[in-house]
Amino acid sequence: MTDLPSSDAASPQTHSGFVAIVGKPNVGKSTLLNAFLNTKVAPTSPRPQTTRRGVRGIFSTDTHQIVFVDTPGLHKPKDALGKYMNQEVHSALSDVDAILWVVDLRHPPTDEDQLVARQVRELPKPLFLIGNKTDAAKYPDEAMKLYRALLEERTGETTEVMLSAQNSPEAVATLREQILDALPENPFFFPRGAASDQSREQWAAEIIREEAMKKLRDELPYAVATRVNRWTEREDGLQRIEGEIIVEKNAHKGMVIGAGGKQLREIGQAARKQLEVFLNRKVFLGLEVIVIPGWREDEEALRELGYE
Ligand SMILES: Nc1nc2c(ncn2[C@@H]2O[C@H](COP(=O)(O)OP(=O)(O)OP(=O)(O)O)[C@@H](O)[C@H]2O)c(=O)[nH]1
Ligand SMILES: [Mg+2]
Repeated sequence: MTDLPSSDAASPQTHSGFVAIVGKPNVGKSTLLNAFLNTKVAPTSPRPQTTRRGVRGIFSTDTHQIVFVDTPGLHKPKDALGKYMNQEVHSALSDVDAILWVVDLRHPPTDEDQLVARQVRELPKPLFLIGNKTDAAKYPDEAMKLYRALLEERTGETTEVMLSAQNSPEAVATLREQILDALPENPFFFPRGAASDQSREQWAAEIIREEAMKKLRDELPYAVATRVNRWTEREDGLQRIEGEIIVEKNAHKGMVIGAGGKQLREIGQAARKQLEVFLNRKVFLGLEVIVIPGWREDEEALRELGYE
């Protein structure tokens, strides 16, 4: 008899699956995704509705792969962009193996949390209720009780976790272990080394948008989109990245650029610093501000900007 290697040794059984991260705006979904991956995949900011597209972030071990799907915060949409964002949440929920519902323990539930609860309690999938921001919550246990009550009629298992996505890497790693254990048997969906499904241009554009959203005021953060059109590498390793900040009106253009170009310069410097940290390379970032009238209500412009 020939001595064949056992099939187990040749192809160890792998487990993998899609895990949606959902919740109302600003609860810390993208912060949690970045903490799971120990890197920056998704933009985060103190402003609600920072995430606009479903971004996949991938965590792999030798035998397990979690494909996290970070989603925009579920909210009452005011324009075509908002409708697109909510659709991204619904499509992420339609085909996943587990759901992470993130809530903010600093406050009791709002109407928007109820909106999310209604969506997730119908789904017969493993659900993790994640009470975030324990570092800043005065009454975390009381708040958690109120969120738990929104799932009262749900059948199916719910795992509860309270943590700080920002300040408790150990708790985040423990939660990641629990998610790994919940994955079904499947082949890997992405190569083992992949961290995200975004192109480097999309990723850089999101970092530019994050910095623009942090610096701009009033309605402006919501009226900007960003795009990276050119990325070249010089022989000495310098990354030359050319991007655009898109606004809706001519009047907005000057507001983004600021007096003497100061504000645009500050946005560019902050974005360049982040890009340099995560790329570990020197970066030249060129930014231009352009107008696409009413892009948030224009289906064609939305598609062109990657919201499709
Ligand atoms: N104190 C505290 N702040 C946090 C924590 N996690 C996230 N934040 C902050 O909460 C704000 C929102 O974080 P994001 O990760 O952008 O929230 P999000 O749920 O992805 O928001 P949207 O994409 O707008 O739906 C940011 O200012 C974060 O720094 C936490 O554990 N503790
Ligand atoms: Mg987000």
